[in-house]
Amino acid sequence: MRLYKGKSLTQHLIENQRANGGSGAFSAALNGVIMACKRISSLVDKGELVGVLGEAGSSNIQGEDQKLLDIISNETFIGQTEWAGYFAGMASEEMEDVYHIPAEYPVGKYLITFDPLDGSSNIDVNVSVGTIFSILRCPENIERPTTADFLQPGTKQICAGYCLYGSATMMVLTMGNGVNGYTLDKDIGAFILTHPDMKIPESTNEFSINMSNMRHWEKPVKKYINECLQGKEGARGKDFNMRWVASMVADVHRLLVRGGIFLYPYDAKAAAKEMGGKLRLIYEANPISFIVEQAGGLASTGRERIMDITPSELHQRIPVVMGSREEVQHVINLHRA
Ligand code: P6P
Repeated sequence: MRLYKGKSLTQHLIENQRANGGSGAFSAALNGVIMACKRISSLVDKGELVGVLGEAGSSNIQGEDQKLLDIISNETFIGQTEWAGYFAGMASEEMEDVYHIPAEYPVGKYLITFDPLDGSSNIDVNVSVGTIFSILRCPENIERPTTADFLQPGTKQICAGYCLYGSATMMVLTMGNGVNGYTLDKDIGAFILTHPDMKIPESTNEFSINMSNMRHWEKPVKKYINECLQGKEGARGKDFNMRWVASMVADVHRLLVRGGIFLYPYDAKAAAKEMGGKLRLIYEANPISFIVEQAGGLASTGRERIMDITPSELHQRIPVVMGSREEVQHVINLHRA
């Protein structure tokens, strides 16, 4: 009798690799990422039991106060991936510059970008947080990649994923041939395939936005949200629901499972700081956009496809409107009107 129907992530990766004629190097490269996420999951689960909550007393390149777990997660991600010989360099929300592989380790052919603990302002209040990562090819014959080597459009990604540390820990991955979700079985320490071939419902009545910024939005976004608030008596002829976790990974996972639209639009606050938005392009918007598109959704700034944008700097910020295809297209149309 087969006790366990679930296929492990490792088995699924190897089978995928074999089906696509791969060498297996990529599955091995992902192994470090998987171990990093397991370790972060364990720390998030334990929280103050192991003294990882609270402020670190420092701030990152973004000028944001760092949580202790931001720094620990960043160091965990590096420590689990730098030694294996698959990466030539890394870029993180928590580090100003590119991280180079130490001399004692071999240099590989991939670049990895990551937000080690997205939504960390939620960690002290026990709300879901996540890790986001994206894998690119390093330009040929480059052993010490520079920032310029990371400034690739999202269409160049070969893999993207997130790990959601929620009521269950889930890894969601795409390698350009669909999206699969895996749940961490903590009894055996393995991610098990539980959500094969995830698809975002094309339509939705659920929007996700930080309403406190309403006065700062541009007209198309104000018009869209007002339509939602007017419900069935308004232009859309149906009632809407709203959710805002303030952890992108949690808000996006919800729309991946049941549909929805997630917006962190361009606003006057960002303009005042000469920023393109709040969310970062290379290690937040691009990997999540890859997943959303592979699951049949759309990912736009409101004016252009996010994955078509060539980054101008490592920590570039970008407006984000993504999720159920019909709803995102409606917001894009409002920007064109
Ligand atoms: P606000 C978390 O800091 C984050 O980068 C995303 O995960 C999240 O969607 C957004 O910022 C929350 O922003 O302004 O609502 O705190």
